[in-house]
Amino acid sequence: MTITRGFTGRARTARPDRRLPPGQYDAGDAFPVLAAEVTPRLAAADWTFRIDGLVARPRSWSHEEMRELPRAEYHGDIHCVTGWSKFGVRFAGVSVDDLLAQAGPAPEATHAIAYSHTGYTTDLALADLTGGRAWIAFEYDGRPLAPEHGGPARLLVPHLYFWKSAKWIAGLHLLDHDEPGFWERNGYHRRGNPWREERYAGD
Ligand SMILES: Nc1nc2c(c(=O)[nH]1)N[C@H]1C(S)=C(S)[C@@H](COP(=O)(O)O)O[C@H]1N2
Ligand SMILES: [Mo]
Repeated sequence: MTITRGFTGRARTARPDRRLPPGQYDAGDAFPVLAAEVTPRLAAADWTFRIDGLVARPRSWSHEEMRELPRAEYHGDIHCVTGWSKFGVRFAGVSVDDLLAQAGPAPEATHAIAYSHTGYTTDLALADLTGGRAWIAFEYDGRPLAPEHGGPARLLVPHLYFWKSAKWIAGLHLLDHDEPGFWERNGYHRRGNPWREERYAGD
């Protein structure tokens, strides 16, 4: 009897998917939910987003005000530090560039603490929040973002591990230095570039 190798499914590993960063696997249709907190009950009408700290014009936006800004979309991949990646996801919202432009970052601002309505925090370099690479997303796959995935709105910074994409985002506080957020204080890497496998401090 002959056993055909094709049945093992190993053919996939012969030609690795170039969309997959090192050490990651394809989650397929699954969209795992990960959160340190209980999903908050946060109505769109009660949600606000604020930019303050080292800015010329600290300000807040309501959900309605955000909806009036130019729509910006992301179609691409996301990568969680626990190992799953998801290809070709579609988020829509507004560009962080547009919001920052209204607040006017001070010349000395280099980093931001992103904080959630639940108290979750994560730190990012301003360079990673600008250049069309970061969004405040309130739609997923053409529908309002589900509460468990961060709805009414989450930060989306898909070129970094997904823990940087703070769910139930409340604001960005701009600083002239880097201050560790929740996971960063607990041993995770400051930047979290999946292509360099920056999972933990020291990677
Ligand atoms: N507020 C908040 N945002 C968060 C987290 C969290 O615990 N709390 N977890 C992060 C992590 S580790 C991941 S992988 C993603 C998970 O997003 P998802 O539940 O939509 O898949 O959210 C990120 N944003
Ligand atoms: Mo994660």
